[in-house]
Amino acid sequence: MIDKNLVKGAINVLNSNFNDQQGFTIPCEGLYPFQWHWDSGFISIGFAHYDPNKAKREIEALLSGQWANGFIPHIVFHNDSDTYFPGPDYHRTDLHPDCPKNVKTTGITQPPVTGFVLKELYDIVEDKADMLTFIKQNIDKIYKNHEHFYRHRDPNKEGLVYIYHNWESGTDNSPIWDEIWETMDPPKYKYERKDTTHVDAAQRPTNREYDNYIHLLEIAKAHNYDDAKIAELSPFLVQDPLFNAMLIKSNTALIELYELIGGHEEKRTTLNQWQTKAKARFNEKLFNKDLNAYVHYDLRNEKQLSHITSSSFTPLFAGIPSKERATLLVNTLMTKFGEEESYLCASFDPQSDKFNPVKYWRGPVWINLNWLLFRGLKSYDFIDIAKRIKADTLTLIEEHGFYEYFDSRKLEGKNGAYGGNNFSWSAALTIDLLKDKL
Ligand code: 2M8
Repeated sequence: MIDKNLVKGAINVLNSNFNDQQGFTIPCEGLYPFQWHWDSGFISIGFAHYDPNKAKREIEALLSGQWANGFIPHIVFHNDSDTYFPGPDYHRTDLHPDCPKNVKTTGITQPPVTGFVLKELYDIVEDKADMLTFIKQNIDKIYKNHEHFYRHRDPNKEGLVYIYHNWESGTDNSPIWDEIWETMDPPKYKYERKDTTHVDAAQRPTNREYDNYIHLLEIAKAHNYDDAKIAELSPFLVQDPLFNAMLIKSNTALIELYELIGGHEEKRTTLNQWQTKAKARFNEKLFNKDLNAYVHYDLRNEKQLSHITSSSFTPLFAGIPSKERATLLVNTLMTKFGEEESYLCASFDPQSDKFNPVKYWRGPVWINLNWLLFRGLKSYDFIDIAKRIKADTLTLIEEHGFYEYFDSRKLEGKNGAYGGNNFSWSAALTIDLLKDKL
């Protein structure tokens, strides 16, 4: 049974966060006043269920920020706003010859979800012919984006791409990065943070962490966002399992969509080559046999970062593990994160000293990660656990509203929802989860 009130509430959130003039949706008012890359992907999945035109506009607006070399940035600044730092004037992407001329953007990216989102849109809408026309107009842009990744962010040519900033991971202040921060000692930069004027500082990264974030951007700016220089110099160079799983899933979607469209043999062959190499190397390099989980790899310091996070389970969504390995992985998920007194799925290992249940990506539950895990579990036939993660997600939303993140502990009272309220991807993916028959 679909909960009509919840769907109505979600639609209200999405519609009020949608900027009709410029055709994009903010993640939430005040805290995030621009267009974010992977937010937009999830948001357009929500729109596809009730207003496919908005879903298409959302993707078009994101792609209007694509660079001539194929790069798709993490924020597109269609508008001005002084409620967020670092805003449109900070990034200076005009230092790179390929940046777009009509709109400002950042020079970092985010998990590449757009490929698989196009396939989701096609699967959801009734008018397939219309959506396929839209996909035909845009699919080559996504292909070019993937080509850019494999050309410029895979220095060992091993099929795994790196991120050079924690904001590229989407899991901004995860404890995964703590070891990397210890290798850095940035200056104390002067800037005015805005996030802590919207949200309790206890739920956000520290000022010293922000210095690290700014320092990484300063290095990229000092070298005009030159990929080779960044690969040579950035103290943060990580192969992230979540990021690479999104790329692999998007490759699969591009193969399926090019098959639907017909032709494009050369691109399909290349995509299949990328996939074979990427999946093999992912399983070799990013699986930690002691932890029975996928982990991040620190390419700068040549070592695994041995922490279990919700990102560790996202390879299920991209069909990366064998069934046997998936069983080990799901066992890790349930023994570490799945206790009765917890909601699935904490963003960081609840049994670690570094787990913090209220602080952003250091512990709380996030709806987009839950959605990825739900889909992954379902595709490997872990039906009961998939049902549990869906039920946990909907309980959190029903009890608290469309917040940004939630406490994974089952607390008395309603004090377990944090960050921004009326958060777009929480609303969008609630609609999608409710429509799923499982
Ligand atoms: C958060 O990240 C931004 C920087 O990109 C921030 O903290 O200012 C993350 O949760 C990220 O995953 C998300 O895309 C973004 C907007 O919702 O907010």
